[in-house]
Order: sequence, then C-alpha cells, then structure tokens
Amino acid sequence: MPELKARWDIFCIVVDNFGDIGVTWRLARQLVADHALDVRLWVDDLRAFERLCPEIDIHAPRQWQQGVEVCQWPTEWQPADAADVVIAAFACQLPSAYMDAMAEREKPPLWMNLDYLSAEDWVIGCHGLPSVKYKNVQKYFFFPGFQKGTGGLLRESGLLERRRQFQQSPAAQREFLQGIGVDHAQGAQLISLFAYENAGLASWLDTLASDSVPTHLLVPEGRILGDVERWLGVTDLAAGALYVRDALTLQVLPFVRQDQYDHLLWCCDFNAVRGEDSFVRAQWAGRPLLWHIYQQDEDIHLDKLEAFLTLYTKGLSAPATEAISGLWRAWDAGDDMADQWLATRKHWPELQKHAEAWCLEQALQADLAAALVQFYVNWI
Ligand code: TRH
Repeated sequence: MPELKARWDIFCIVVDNFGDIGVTWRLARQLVADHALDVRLWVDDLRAFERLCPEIDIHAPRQWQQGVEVCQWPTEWQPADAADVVIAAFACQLPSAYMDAMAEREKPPLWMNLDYLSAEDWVIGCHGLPSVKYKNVQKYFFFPGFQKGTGGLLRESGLLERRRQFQQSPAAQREFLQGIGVDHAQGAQLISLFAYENAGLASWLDTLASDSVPTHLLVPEGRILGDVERWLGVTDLAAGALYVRDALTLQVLPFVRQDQYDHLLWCCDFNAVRGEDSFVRAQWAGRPLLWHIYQQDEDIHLDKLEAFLTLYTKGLSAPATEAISGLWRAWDAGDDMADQWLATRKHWPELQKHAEAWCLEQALQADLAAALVQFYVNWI
C-alpha cells in the first residue's frame, strides 16, 4: 500500500481553548494507530496540549507521544523537510520556509486544509475541491461532516465496541468514577457539563435542584465555573468541590486527560458539550446531549446549529424534535432553560433511543482519518 510509506505533517495553531489541539492530536494518533503512518504534529502551544495529555514535556522541541512525533512549532522556524502529506488544521498559515520546502520537493506533497466541522449542506459541494496554489503545490479543502460526500468524523477503530463494553459494565464505570473522585449516588441521573459562560445556566440548575429526580452534575474545571459560583453564591470553586442543593448534587472535577473524558461521557445519562471535539465524542457516547456551539461573528454559528438540528432530529417524533431543539436553542441563546428542560424530560426514552441510533448511523460513514488516507491514495 503506498499510504504506508508516506510521511504526514499536521500543523496546529492553538487559537483558543482546546478544540484545535484536541482535534489534531486525535487525528495524529489515529493516523499512527489505525494506518501505521509516520506523523509529525507541529503545535505552537504545548501548554494547552499538556492539559489533554499530561505526559507532554512543554519544554521539549521534539518528543514522541503515543507514536506521534510532537514538534514545538517555533516562533523562529528552523529548516525542516516537507512531508508527503501536509495538513494545515483550521486554515492555519504554514511557515513560508516550509512552503518553499514543499515546492522544492521532486514530487510536491498533498496539501490539505482540514476545516471546521459543520452540518451545513454547502460543505458537501466544497469538500475535496482545490483551494489556493503555492508555486507548484496545490492545496485542497477537506471538510469533516455528518453527511455522505463530506470527510466524516474522527472515530478510531474499535471505539464503539469499547464504549459498549464499558457501558455494559457497572463495575468498570464505578471504578472509573471513583478514580476521578465521584461517588455516584444510586438513582441519581448523571450529567456532565462542559460549556462556555452561559447566562442560562442558573435557570437550568434551579430546575435540576427542584426536580423530583435527583441529579449528580459533574463539571470539569473550565469557563463555566464562574456561572456555577454565582449560582452557588461561592467563590474560588476548584476540582473536588461538592455542593448539594435539594435534588441537585454538583461536583467540580479536574480537567481530565482526553481518553478519560470519553469515559466520563460514556458514564453520563446526558452530556452538555461544546466546540467541536467534545461535541463529536458525546455523539459517539450514544447518549442524549446538549451542544454549546462556539460563537462566531454575525451569529453565523446559529446557521450551523440549525443545520445540525435539522439532520439530528430526523426520525424523531415532532414533539421530541420540538423539545430537544428548543432546549438547544435556549442554551445557545443563554435563555431560560426551565420549560425546555422539563419538556425534554418528557421525551427521555425516545431521545435515548435516538442518540444510539444517530451514533450507529454516523458510524456507517468512513471515519475522517480513513477518508484522509483514501483522499491521498486517490491523489497519488
Ligand atoms: O475547547 P473547545 O471550546 O475548543 C474549540 C476551540 O475554541 C476552537 O478554537 C474552536 O474552533 C472549536 O472549539 C470549535 O471545545 P472542544 O472542541 O470540545 O475541545 C475540547 C477538548 O478538550 C476535547 O478534545 C475534549 C477535551 N477535554 C479533555 O481532554 N478533558 C476534559 O476534562 C474536558 C472537559 C475536555
């Protein structure tokens, strides 16, 4: 197979938060583990990386992690050979000396821009199209997506089998939760909360606290903690904090490593996620979810939200569609969540079944790493 000999370079600029490194690190590992490729991952901010993968030595210019050669993308670029396949993640600008190295190769590399995830229809028309050219090197658009004709979603081999086994084992779940300091109260629904600042949080917490069903809410440390503090009337919330307010037990977790985060999602009955990578991982968890979408200028994120809802709710009854869509829209507008949450709860069994069905339907598509490799094989 020609793909086996190829060397791949992935370039990642951490714009903010964890999605840029979250996606590229996952992709790099999959290209190594599932396709036995030589992969270098160039990252400009190893501190963000360290949160997802604590083994990272933030001072090392070059290191090996899980079979991936992780290279610090230096401010002053040092000469490096161009690889056979070059991925610029999220339209990041490559160093000009590296672009020259690409152009100087006897056979120019395959150069791709790995774009942001969107469920909008136009993605299908643009996926795989040529983009700009640098000298003799052609760049291509590569779009992840949910529909046929897109690049698919990151899904490492064996993921769903591992997830199913874990979800079928109460002992494995208990052990995992205990390992991160969670003593899951019997009968309480378990919810994880990973989100940006959100004005609607207080109304959701009020509703959970006054609910007839007990809830154990797990909040990894991050941007939402300010809103949680305001609701609790405390300051300096940190990992380990645990508060009980009527039916709601609220616990702050440490930000866990990327693999552990999957296990957290798999344990929970409902996952509030955000951005891109956690959003996809929550779908692979096969459980109902709530998406806090990354806000963009001129509210263009709202089109993305609606595009996803249109796809996701296919096959759901009209009342369940209305309930889950209403919940997501309220959350993404920072609106009151009370009525929407209660409405959603009425359709719980249907939403649970649907989450698993959606996951299985998405898994019918080739995963993103395999689609990239196939794109390269077709190109050579
Ligand atoms: O962190 P995010 O909001 O990231 C992004 C960036 O803002 C990016 O610029 C933007 O373009 C994109 O969103 C849409 O959300 P995301 O994508 O979910 O990334 C979070 C990563 O952090 C993901 O890989 C899961 C991981 N994670 C852990 O490893 N441990 C944890 O405890 C948690 C809560 C998350």
